[in-house]
Amino acid sequence: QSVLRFLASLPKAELHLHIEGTLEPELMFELAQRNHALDSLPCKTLQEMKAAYNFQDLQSFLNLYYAGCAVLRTDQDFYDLTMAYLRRAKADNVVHTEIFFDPQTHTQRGVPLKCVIEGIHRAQEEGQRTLGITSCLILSFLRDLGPEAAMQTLNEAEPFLGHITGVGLDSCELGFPPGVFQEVFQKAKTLGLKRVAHAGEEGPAQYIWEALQKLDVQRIDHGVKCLEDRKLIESLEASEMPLTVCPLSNLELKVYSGELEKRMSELLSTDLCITINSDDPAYFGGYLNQNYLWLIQNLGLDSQRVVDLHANSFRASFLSQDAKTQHC
Ligand code: ES4
Ligand code: ZN
Repeated sequence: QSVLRFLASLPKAELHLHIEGTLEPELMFELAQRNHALDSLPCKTLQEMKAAYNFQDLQSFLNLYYAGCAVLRTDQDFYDLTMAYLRRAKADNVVHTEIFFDPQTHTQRGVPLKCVIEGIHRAQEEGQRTLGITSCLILSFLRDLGPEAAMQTLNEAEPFLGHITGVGLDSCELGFPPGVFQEVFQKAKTLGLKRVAHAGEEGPAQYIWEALQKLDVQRIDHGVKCLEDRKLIESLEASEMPLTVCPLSNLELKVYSGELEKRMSELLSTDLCITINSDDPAYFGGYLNQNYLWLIQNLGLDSQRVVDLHANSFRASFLSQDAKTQHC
């Protein structure tokens, strides 16, 4: 109880959060009814859906996550989804959040990019006004769809770049090394966009090297497989490259299966700039404070360490230097 009160008392930033991964089953079924889209879901009832949240690996999760997205059709749906997340974030005392969205998941189904971005953006403005939460939006490419599709998506997004802070790279990792996205990330850079990439979640340490060397990223998402490569850890430490780590995600997707606690302890014993995040909280069973709580309860993190980790999140954010100093 006192731990939860302590966590609630800390104003936090979240840097690794997929908006589609905040779709709670209740809202999923509400939107399915509203859009007459119940047939598009893999499960007929909310209970069945919840029972299916039992994953073996990243791919088994992604299958369900993409299936759930089928109910998102209008800009109002994206607004409702994002507002629901921001209200939930407020309950965890999140004051700044950097939100991923997967445009290709929606444009592939015929939802216009404009609906997706404008619906989310309207909620971001409302969230700032009524909840006091600042946020930015990161357009994430689906790596399994390849570099040409990513380039096409970036081109389509050009009219909306005023609403977008950066680009990311997510979805199925093994077999899809970051290097092939060099050209689209280079273009994003020339457009003035920040760059981040999922690397070393299920994929090897080599993928983290590639993201650093070929995509010129400002953060590595997950990156927990850096533990396989001592030289990589030293390089990440020296460059103060932030890792956006998501404990409950790694737990639910069986990354490092039985030895997650040990591996997380190793990670936290380095000088790496680690940040704590919730990834897809509606699927992994906990929002941001629950991710901190898991570390406290399973690794015995003390409160000073928690304060340090939360400061890292602001330091690694895309906030202005002024805003960072106000928060740390
Ligand atoms: C994701 Cl946990 C994770 N990994 C890769 N891609 C993703 N998209 C949404 N969640
Ligand atoms: Zn992620």
